Amino acid sequence: MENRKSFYITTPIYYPSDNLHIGHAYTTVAADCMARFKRMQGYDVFYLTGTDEHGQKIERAAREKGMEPIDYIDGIVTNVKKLWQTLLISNTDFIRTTEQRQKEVVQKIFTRVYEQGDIFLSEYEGWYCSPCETFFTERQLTEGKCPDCGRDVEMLKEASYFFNMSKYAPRLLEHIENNPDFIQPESRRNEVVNFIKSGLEDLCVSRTTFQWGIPVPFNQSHVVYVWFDALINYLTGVGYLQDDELFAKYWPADVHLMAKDIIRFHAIIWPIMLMALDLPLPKKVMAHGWIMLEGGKMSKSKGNVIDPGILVNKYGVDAVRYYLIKELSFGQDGVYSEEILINRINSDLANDLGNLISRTAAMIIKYFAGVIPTAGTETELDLQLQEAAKQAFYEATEKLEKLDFSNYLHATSRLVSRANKYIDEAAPWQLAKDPFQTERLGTVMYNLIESIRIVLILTAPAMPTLMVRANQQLGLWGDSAKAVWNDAGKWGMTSSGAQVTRGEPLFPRVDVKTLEEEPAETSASAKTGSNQQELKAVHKTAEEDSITIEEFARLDLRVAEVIACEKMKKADKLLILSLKVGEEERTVVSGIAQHYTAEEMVGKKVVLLANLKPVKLRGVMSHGMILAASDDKQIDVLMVSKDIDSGERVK
Ligand code: ME8
Repeated sequence: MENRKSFYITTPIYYPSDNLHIGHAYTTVAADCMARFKRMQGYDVFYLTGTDEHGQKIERAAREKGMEPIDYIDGIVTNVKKLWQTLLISNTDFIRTTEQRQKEVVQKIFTRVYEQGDIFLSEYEGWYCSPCETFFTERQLTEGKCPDCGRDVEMLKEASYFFNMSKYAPRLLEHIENNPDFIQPESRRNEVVNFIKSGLEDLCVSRTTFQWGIPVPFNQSHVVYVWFDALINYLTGVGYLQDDELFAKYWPADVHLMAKDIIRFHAIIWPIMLMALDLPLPKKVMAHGWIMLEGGKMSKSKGNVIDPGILVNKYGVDAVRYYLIKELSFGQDGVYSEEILINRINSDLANDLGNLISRTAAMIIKYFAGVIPTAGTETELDLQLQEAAKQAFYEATEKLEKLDFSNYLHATSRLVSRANKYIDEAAPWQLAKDPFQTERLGTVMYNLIESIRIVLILTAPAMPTLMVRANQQLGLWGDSAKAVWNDAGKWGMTSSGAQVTRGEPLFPRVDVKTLEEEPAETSASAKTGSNQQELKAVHKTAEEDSITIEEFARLDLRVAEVIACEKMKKADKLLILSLKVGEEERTVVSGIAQHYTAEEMVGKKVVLLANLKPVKLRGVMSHGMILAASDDKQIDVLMVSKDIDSGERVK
């Protein structure tokens, strides 16, 4: 245990000026996914998060409520910690900048940097944005307003301590150049480099205009600038100047994760502070994009802030975490909508992953009395599935190492799709009809179980409760806390003979229509996925999925007459049909060419799904879809045999 490799990851410490929202949850969940991944790889992980509690903004928020800052913050911090529990955040420590340990370290650092001459007393005059706690020069303002938040700024003059940043700028530029991975993604690195090259000014690191901060130890009328204080949390959290052993083990940090809004603080001011302290720099500073709402940014004043606790309450913790991790592409902004969240749950989790597991369990119960069979001789198809599993392992690992969270889950989704396709291709229901195929049927079941085992390991950093829930049904491997990442790279680890049971659906489907109808819920009693299904009548299982007659009526099914038909060039399977639907004519592309000739289709009356969204197939727009029954050998297009006019409804 002692000489395990260490991994230290941090989130920003958030302002407890108000309760946190889904943007903060994104960073914290993503960092948690990384921490869990590294633990599964065998690293000794330190995951630090916390709250940034000093400064004028917090002081004002408290005073507006008629409270002392610390009383106000204590309430919010309790909620923050509760939220992280709800989201199953596995942080090692939670640091508050109002703690004594932080005060001591900040004061010692301030004194040291002052004594070595990098901090000096001078007078500051400049444009000050109090919500952002930041001074700006004239040229930094945007149309006379704060360049960060767009609000009014005021001219302030005060005696202040300054930090000589320009002295370290050449060293920082050199470091960035020699360590291309230091700032990620590349667009942010370029932004930072340009900013440094445009010339760094001395940074004002103390304030006299308010008291809510850590006093400058040798001049008590000043408090330390909130960012100078806040950044130091990353050192205090792992014992700097207080626990040498802990500090030696974890510093330098492997990753500071944040959104792009605060990249300059982390990629310029922070490294320069560390250089002044003669400490090694963090290995990576990674800035992800913003979660936006369809109407723009989230903000309390617009009243459009999304509470992640409520979402967990409605949809379960695994689903919410999965959605967050998958939704933001590397470094890009993304748009949150509850509808997209529901669609992800229904398509990726209920239809694809949930069904893969429940179908496999159901088949093992049906064909092998619930006992996992042994694998026999492997076919080409089996090897393809194994290859897909190997690929998913490599890609998921590679993407996570790069903090490319979204593509990590795309890699696992591809394996799920491949396994579902394997079921269709291996056609176990056909094998089951033939007593000589029992061994083959067993092999197919075993391969499915193996694929599921691998999927469960690969998705465990994102969805911490899934493995336990699924394993209760599959009678397999323990829980995600003990899962070993590299076991996902090995094929054949499942022992045959375990008993499979049919359990509750892992991801109940959610009806999008209920979005408008549902009353808001409080986040106080968040549910985990395992008891989700008790929650709402609107949650339905994939298997018992039933729809109302009104929902069925949304399908506009019509009798359509084929008036012309031709084969699509360079496509074996496609016919282009010209259909008469009442007075209307339309073109539909259909994949029936291997079962019907163009000539034999002409004059037939078929059933058309008329209100399907048009799609382009091989360059031809298809306006609808004709219905057909099929198995893996044949296709039988549904025809209307009586003389019913085209355009009539099918219901
Ligand atoms: O900046 N999309 O705290 P903060 C994505 N106290 N991420 C978001 C987001 C959104 N819409 N909104 C917030 C501070 N975040 C300082 C940090 S660190 C030494 C001091 C996340 O409460 C994202 O990680 O304003 C962003 O960088 C951070 O919250 C800002 O949190």
